[in-house]
Amino acid sequence: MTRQGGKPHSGPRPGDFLDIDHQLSDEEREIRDTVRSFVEDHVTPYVGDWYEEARIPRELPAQLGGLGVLGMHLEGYGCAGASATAYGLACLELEAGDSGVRSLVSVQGSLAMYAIRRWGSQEQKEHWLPGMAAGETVGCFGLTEPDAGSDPGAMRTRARRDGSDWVLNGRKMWITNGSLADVAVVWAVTDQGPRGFLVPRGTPGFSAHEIRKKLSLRASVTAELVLEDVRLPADAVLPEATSLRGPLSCLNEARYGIVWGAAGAARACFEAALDYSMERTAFGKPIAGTQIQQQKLAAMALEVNRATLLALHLGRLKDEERLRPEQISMGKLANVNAALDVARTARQVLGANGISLEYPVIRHMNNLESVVTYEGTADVHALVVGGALTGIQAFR
Ligand code: TGC
Ligand code: FAD
Repeated sequence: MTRQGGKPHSGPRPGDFLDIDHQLSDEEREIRDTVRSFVEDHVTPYVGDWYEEARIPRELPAQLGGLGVLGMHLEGYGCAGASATAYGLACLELEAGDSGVRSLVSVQGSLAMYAIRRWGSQEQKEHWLPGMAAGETVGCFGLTEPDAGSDPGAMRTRARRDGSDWVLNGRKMWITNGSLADVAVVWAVTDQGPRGFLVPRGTPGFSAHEIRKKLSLRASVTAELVLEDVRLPADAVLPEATSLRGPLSCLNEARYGIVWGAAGAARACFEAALDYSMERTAFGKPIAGTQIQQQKLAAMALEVNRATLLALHLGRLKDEERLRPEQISMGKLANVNAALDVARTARQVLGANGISLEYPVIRHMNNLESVVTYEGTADVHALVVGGALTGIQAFR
């Protein structure tokens, strides 16, 4: 590739300096390339506008279903049954486009679909999963409440029995896909502990209200769910989940995807900064030719490559069914922090253009402020790792 003001690149590719590509199978590369092309064609050219307008196109879920990434790591019911590593590579490419697009896919596949696949009845799986895999039916996952985020055990949403029915009351906050969703997986306290319920859109007493004024994850729908005497039949409960292990097992899946996704956001920021630094001249030469910018470029390349290697390592462990929740916590903590560092550095390399949506960097940087918060804050993941290292639980 020839760059204005610089020499042609030879040797390692900047975004894959360590040749991590070599560690992938042909099938994994093919899936990665297919998702990358989709993002280049259907996301990158438009996502700045979606972000500015705070929306995602209504046809995006069906397009992602057509691509085959919704619940792609699940088996059966219209899902592709791909490896964890292949799913991770898809998350990386989607988040190189925008964290909001990866979020849509995470919430649909790793949270809502996984909850039904792992904890649902045969009838629930057959009823919901094929349409969700196709993106014809959108799901959301309601765990967080206004007064219970990091500590979901403090949730107040209640489900009580009334004859064979269930009656739900409560509120869920910050729910991705919430006002788009055809079905909400809602977690509520019962006399037997926390349980999951499938709440179809339009159920009397159930409403979703989009949260406005977000300055992060703007190309993503976030909503508050309100449940006022929502009456559900007996078969709306996920029969197999009877404790917090139910929702937390779903979070493992989604956090794993974020380990990869964050590496994608970091790569996009690094590549934008590298391109910009080669083209932008100051004091008569490309800024890429100054020592201080090269130091930043080297630091960013290092973080992108290290994050990708870590994601691949965790992916291989997951494919061998050896990945533990505390290892996922370490991966999410490390990679989202790395991506934030890369995004903030890249933003500075772009000077004033670094604050414009004409370039992807500030969008990723702002998105990553959500990514570091949702699916367990950096503090929560540090405490999970600390607890595993010491055997001393520091949350309470
Ligand atoms: P604790 O007493 O430790 O455990 C309660 C039960 O859960 C089990 N468990 C797990 N099971 C599976 N995977 C895990 N990672 C698990 N961690 C714990 C545990 O064995 C026990 O099971 P049982 O059957 O014996 O009852 O729970 P705790 O209340 O002390 O909480 C632990 C803590 C703080 C780690 C947990 O509450 C936590 O992870 N908090 C963070 C909450 C969070 O991440 N929320 C995310 C909401 S969803 C979202 O943000 C979507 S964003 C959109 C997108 O992904 O793009
Ligand atoms: P809090 O739990 O109130 O934390 C506030 C601060 O206190 C944080 O810095 C935290 O790290 C710190 N803290 C908490 N506990 C401790 C402790 N024991 N020790 C030390 N420090 C502590 N949730 C869903 O259920 N579904 C979704 O689809 C979803 N999508 C989201 C989308 C977006 C854009 C965002 C921003 C959030 C989303 N969430 C979703 C919610 C998200 O999971 C929560 O915001 C997150 O878990 C943190 O909860 P909180 O905001 O209530 O913060």
